[in-house]
Amino acid sequence: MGLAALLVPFLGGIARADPVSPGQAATEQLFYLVLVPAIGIGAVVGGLVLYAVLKFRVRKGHTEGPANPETGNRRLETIWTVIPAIILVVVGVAGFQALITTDTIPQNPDVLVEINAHQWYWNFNITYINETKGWYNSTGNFTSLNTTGAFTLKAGLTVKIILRSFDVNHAFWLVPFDLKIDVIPGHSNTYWLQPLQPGDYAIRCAEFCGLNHYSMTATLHVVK
Ligand SMILES: [Cu+2]
Repeated sequence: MGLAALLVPFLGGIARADPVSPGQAATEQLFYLVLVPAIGIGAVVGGLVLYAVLKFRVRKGHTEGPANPETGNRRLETIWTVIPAIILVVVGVAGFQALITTDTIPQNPDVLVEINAHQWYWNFNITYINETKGWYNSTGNFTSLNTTGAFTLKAGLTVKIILRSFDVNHAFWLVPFDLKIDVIPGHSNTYWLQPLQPGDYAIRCAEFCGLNHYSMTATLHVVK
């Protein structure tokens, strides 16, 4: 009871009311689907261990604990096999559902962002595949953008990202989106995202890549 009272405001406080992307929403939903039962199972197992330690401990004046003649209880064994099996199937199905959301790259994205990792900065090359959703400059021409250290997207657009490294291993971590993907020399990785809420979102390098790894940061600006 005490633990539950502590956890409810904590979990409520970190659960986001408005997801920042479909992938983040799916990831967070899966996280709590696993976390909440895991806390309950942890409490039950901890309680059973405590009970067994106390009940079967060696008493004063004895060299052994009390004998436990009960073995091979078919009913108990069935219960503790079937219940975990059901939990694994539920978590497995939910995990695949989350993966379908996070890992299905849209066939016709609005925007393509090439994310180029260098020691020690992020460069972004933005191409609007769906030109009607892009920006136009003062002369009415469609603008393609190349920026370093930050890039801007409109909320709601579907974005395909292609990640390349020009030197060593890096990892693109768009922190609030729960999105982290390796960026490896000689191999491009492809992923996607869809920003839903205007705001500024932190990007970090999540793979130690040399002396100035700590400074390899950038920002995603999402505008209406
Ligand atoms: Cu790096």
